[in-house]
Amino acid sequence: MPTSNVESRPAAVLPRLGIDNAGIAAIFEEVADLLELKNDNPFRIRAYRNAARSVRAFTPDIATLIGSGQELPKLPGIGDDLAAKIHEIVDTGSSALRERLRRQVPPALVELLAVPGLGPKRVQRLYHELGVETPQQLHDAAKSGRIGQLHGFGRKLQDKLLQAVEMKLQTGKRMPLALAAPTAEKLLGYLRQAQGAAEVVVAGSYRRMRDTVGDLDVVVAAAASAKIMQHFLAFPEIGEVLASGPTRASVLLRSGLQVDLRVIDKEAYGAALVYFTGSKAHGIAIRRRAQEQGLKLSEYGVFRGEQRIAGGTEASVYRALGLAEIPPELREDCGEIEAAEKGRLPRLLELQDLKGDLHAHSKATDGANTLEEMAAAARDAGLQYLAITDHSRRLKIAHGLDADALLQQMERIDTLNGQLKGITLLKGIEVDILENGDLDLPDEVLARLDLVVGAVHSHFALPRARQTRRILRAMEHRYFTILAHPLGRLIGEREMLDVDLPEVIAGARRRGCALELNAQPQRMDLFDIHCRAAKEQGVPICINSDAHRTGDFTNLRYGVGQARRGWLEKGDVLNTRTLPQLRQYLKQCFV
Ligand code: DGT
Ligand code: CA
Ligand code: CA
Repeated sequence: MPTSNVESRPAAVLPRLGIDNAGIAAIFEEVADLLELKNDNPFRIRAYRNAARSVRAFTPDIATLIGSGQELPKLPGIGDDLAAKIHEIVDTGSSALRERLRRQVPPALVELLAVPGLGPKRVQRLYHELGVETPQQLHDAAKSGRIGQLHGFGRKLQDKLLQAVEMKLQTGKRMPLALAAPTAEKLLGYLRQAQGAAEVVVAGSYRRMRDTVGDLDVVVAAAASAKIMQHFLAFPEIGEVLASGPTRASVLLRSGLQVDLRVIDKEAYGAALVYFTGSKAHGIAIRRRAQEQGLKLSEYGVFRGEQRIAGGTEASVYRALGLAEIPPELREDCGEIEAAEKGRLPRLLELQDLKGDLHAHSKATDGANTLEEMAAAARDAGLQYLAITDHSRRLKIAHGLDADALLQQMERIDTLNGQLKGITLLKGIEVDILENGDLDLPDEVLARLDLVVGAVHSHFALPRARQTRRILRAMEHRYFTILAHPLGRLIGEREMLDVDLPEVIAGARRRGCALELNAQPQRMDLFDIHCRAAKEQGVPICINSDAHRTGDFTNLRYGVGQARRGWLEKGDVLNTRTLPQLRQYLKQCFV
């Protein structure tokens, strides 16, 4: 039985409040995975999966509630048995059931379940017949051709598995930004309690709002470092200390995320922040610039000879180099230094600029909440309008709507709009783009909607020319408003479509439709560079949550981060418009 560092620690050291909702959910997920590997009762498996979802979506911290002696509130899908399990996990940091299952099934196999194309039966066979237990072993077995020879597997599946596992091995170590955020926030809150910590910031790719982060780089400004280091090393979620010294440490959290910490003097805080925010390329470029000006830039400040001329704040560092302060999201050595020199930095979009969201689901298809609940949550998130865009009929796994069901939903939205205060629902659909570029619902129905969001959910592997033609054809449809998640990638799971994106952008420009920046953590699609290309062509970007539950509107902030990385300003983004302005735009989309 494998023991992580945490479990081998004496129980007394385990902090009572050490597990957050995500941690509890992860244990339930693992139990479900292990049960699945054992071919256990599907209802039991589903119960654990639902429980995981329910716990994850619950906002107050369950361990804190329990720790303060409060009753666990009734959560959907969680009966007495699962509630008792939650108590057990909070009390012990683990679950006896999980430990028992881990002894029965090699837990490494769970990772194989996450490889697209592998279900529990195939995973079991690969394990028993080829001894394959890890993604690396799966990779090697596929590469050597052994999987193709297994009865019922074949060459085609082998190739597919090889591609999928290569992707997993490559990207598995990076975490989507939004999934790292709760940990980062918690760590920030924790470090701010340290005695003498004047400033605490997560720098690195996290601060630059990259779509994924390799690790978290924390910078703390403090007069003395010893107390800070001591406090940091007692962070309850640390699984393993990789290295530690007087002013720096690297640790691995139980979630697998690495954290690098640096403690620095207040006078050098700005310079250190510039250094550790990166990117590496940006750092190299501004250091070269400093040299050209007879200065030296380091993580300790800007120096002329021995004399430090700047370093306390980031603004002072950039000023000393003759530059306006560059927002972290732009620091990629992609023209930002020249723009900062000439006073031509963009006035980047802010989260508050978003007035609405044009892509969201309800219980009618694969969402978790009712129209009313989604509307209230969008309003609470500060939005003035929300388009309901459930799936269309072809997407059977999501219970896509046919024409009748959609017409009924439209009526319900009309009625609801008469009752709702502070938010307006728009009538939309996320319609499947079929293989030939047709849309999955008849024109008469689409014509009655406020907007049509088109999306590719099938035939991901079409060759480039056909895929491009398919999407262009869909966009040219007379009822088409927004191309959803244009590249179709799922971080760590599915590669992006092979499509000629400049052609798609040009097509959107001709057609006068918008492209989506889908802010789901695993999608973040379009990418930053594409947003910038669209902006240059005058094609509006729409930042959508693609919310499937009320909590998902918080993801909009990461979409805004990615849009900022793409140099977008308020005017470049469709859903910064007021509702009357938006309605005008929508009207002229239908031709
Ligand atoms: P990540 O963690 O892969 O998502 O990307 P970053 O950008 O957070 O990179 P990381 O964690 O390796 O380093 C954080 C920052 O520290 C990086 O953005 C710039 C700075 N840095 C690290 N190593 C070097 C280096 O070798 N040269 C320079 N100029 N800067 C570095
Ligand atoms: Ca990093
Ligand atoms: Ca790092």
